[in-house]
Amino acid sequence: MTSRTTAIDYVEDVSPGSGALPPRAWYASSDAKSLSLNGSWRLRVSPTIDAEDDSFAEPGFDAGGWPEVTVPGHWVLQGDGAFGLPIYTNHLYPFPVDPPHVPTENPTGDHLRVFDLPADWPTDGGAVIRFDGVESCARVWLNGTDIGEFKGSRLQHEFAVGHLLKPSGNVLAVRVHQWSAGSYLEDQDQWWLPGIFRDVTLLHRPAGSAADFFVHASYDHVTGEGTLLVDSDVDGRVTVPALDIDVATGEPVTVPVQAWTAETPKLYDGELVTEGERVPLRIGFRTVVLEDGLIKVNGKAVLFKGVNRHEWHPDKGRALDLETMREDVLLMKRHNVNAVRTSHYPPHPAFLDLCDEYGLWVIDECDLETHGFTEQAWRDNPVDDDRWTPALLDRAARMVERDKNHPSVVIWSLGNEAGTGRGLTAMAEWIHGRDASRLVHYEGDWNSRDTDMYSRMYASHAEVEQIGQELDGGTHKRRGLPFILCEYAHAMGNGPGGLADYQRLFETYERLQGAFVWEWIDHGITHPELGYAYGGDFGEELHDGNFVCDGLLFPDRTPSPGLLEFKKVVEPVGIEGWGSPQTEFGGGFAGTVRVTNKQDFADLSAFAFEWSYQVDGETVESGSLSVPALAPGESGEVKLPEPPADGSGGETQWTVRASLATDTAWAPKGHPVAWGQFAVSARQSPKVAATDGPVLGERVITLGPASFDARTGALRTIGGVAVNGLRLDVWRATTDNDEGAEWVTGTSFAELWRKYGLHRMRHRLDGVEIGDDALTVRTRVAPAAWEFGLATVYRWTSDGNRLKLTVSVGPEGEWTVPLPRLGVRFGLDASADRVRWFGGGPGEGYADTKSASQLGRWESTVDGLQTPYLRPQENGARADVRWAEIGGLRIEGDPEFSFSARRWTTEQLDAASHRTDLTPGDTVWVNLDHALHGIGTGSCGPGVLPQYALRAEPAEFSFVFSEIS
Ligand code: IPT
Repeated sequence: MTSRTTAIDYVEDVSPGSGALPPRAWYASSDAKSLSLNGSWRLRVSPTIDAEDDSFAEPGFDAGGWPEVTVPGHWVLQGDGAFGLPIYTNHLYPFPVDPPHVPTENPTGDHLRVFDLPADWPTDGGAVIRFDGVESCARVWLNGTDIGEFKGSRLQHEFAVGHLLKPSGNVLAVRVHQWSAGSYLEDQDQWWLPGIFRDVTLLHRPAGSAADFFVHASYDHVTGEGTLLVDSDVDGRVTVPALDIDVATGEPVTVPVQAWTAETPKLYDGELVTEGERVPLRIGFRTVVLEDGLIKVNGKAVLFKGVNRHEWHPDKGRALDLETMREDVLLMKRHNVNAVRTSHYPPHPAFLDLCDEYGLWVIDECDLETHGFTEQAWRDNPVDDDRWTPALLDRAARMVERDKNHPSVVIWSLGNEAGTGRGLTAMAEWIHGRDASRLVHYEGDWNSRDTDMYSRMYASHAEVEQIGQELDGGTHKRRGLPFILCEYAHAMGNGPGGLADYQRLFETYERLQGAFVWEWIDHGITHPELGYAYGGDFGEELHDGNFVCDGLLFPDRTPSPGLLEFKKVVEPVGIEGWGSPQTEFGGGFAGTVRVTNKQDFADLSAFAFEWSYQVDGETVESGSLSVPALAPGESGEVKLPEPPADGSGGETQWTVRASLATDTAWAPKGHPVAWGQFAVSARQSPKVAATDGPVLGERVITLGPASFDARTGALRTIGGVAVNGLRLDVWRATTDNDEGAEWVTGTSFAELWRKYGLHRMRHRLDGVEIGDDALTVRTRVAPAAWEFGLATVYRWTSDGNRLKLTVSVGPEGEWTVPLPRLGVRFGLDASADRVRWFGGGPGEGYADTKSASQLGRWESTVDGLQTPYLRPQENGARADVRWAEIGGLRIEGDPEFSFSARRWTTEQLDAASHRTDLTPGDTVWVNLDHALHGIGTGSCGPGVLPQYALRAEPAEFSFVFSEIS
């Protein structure tokens, strides 16, 4: 056996690499030439590192027979599997943990690209070749010369190549290894996707070009002045025409300015001119400090309403184009998001340009995670092993140097889930030393030894409240620090539940400076048979299933109900009814709304307000509402007009909306930003006088418009509408949050529910009683093997036209688990398609996810009611429904109910693993629920809060059915 050649030792070398230039700011020169090397490249994938020698890098090598792939791209997402397949694991390393060694089976992609220089490419000066992102380790040759190798997948690497270039026929060869020592530092919860997945660019570097520079632009909120200082490796001048600035680099200048904030992202166009080039600058003046135990920007404490963003595209993986990045930013702004944590690596630099431009606070996170070491109690963790420290410092420097000129970046994060260790301390010290103008974050050290804030993930509401009240103890240092939740509200499947309850805490306690939802987008991969693939769908031997689909957006960037809920919960304007039941003041609504500016910097002048008045959900009058331009944090009372005269005795309410008063960069005039609704007169519950009585015929009982099976008491028809299998229902297709091992109890409700047989309840008929004015059907609903159950009585009455069902449920025995749902279900003919309702909408809403549910009149098709969670599960229930119409029936509830309808059964929904498993049957199944168990975020974090749990308790609820003529 021969020993492995030293030529490949770099793959397992813990050092960051060799040959690359020192890191520097990422910028686009306005006059120095550049050449994009994106596009079609030749690719050869080998199963191991050294299956092929490196002769492919030699000029003259004939790669004509190799297939072509697109760069930027991941080879496993191209070629229909011919180049290998994606692998998803959460924190487990998909190879044996033996740092820094990696498997012999190490897919290696040899990439080749031949290029000519444009005719006008200057002959003077130098040139660099820049790689913006390559996973996970690359060795590069230009024209046969080995120019170096690097690791650090989502970091920029540049090589000086001027001396190697020729006018035509340049051969760029890049050997990319999927696994390397660097993989140990990149154990983020995402797909493992090798390839050159960000841009490759050749940059001309004229003599006297700017090289690297650091734009320091601070803001003094007391004087209203900004101070600009551009430190540049190469001397030059800095101009900002709008501010009449024309100074030398290295020379500070102080002038009155408008500050940059995420709400008011004022950027000044400037220019850095050195002898050799002109560099456009976009300057935002702002000052970030830790003061009085708070994160302050421009003198004010900020509240982060954030999301964690992985880069994702369902076809391209992490190879995002500019339009997709812009779409992310626009979607964030349109949904009241004001902050992004770039989990868990620096994003494509163009994304940060967009954050500067549109206004988002950014926590820029380093490409570092060693989560898999948790399986061995963090033994051998690279962040606590000096041999790895140079690699960690290299990563920190590559992030900070690349991104230091972005005003949007207010916090540097050392990485994610890497335990604790000296390497992290070294990173924090280096960052603090290099850039004192920003704060440092890291979650993994709860003592906040190296950081400027106390950060946690998924802490429960109760614990967060305790932290807000400063009752959490901790080290002396930590006690003086502000708190953020860098991850919370795990948006996996249906949910997250409990957002509004968190937001109340953040708005109550000063120390709590907000939170970042986990996460922005589902990482589903477009798949020909499955719709979207998740972990396991590519035959991985180790995987974490659909845990990679936990975003506020579906993979195609359609907002999920979770994003709409978030938008409502974090709205920039609070609109409450003064004296309405929604406020602490109690009592009836007194015609005055209290408007609160929940922004940190801007007044309310960007918003237009409108009132409308609804009777039974239909708007009868509306008009504009004049609201003073309240300062941030200020509240004011605004009187509504006299309510329109209405003698109908219907349910009445006000709706007040705030929308954009003018077009903005991120949404047009009229874009809704906030709303509130206030009940005026309450709803009258439906009344049905039991004037008709049941009549026993041949095998049939008739009552008013309905007929029943005489033996079983089962409902058969209401007028001309056939109704199939109406009975009590307690089961729901378990959600990802139901399936999660809830953090407090350590077990999942789904597991307990299945153990106790709530998915296989048996219905025993105890009696069918034909009374004078009612048909009563007595049953007991209970699972095999257990002694507990639900005594369930269906009482039917009618006034001749309408049919009323009253369901009484009495728990028997000892119930130790909540019920998934409590209501009735029945089947209608498949022709039932249109649904109209008066209640919460337009989207779904559950007990702890219905802040965004607006009371009104809505309509949809049955298909339109479904929310396409990637792993099918309970979805689509409309909350607080007064009445609904479907399939020729009108159903009124007493009290209000939850409504769902679907073309498959709950059991089919529960059994499906992908959307494509669901096929419409010949029945539309309708659920009318008295209540559903809350949603929570048990898939990763706390479960359902007690107030949203559905306990098995005596209950009575009614529905009134009538045929729509
Ligand atoms: C947390 C991770 O930081 C994040 O990357 C993701 O994996 C998330 O969990 C779950 O989706 S870590 C966990 C131990 C809370």
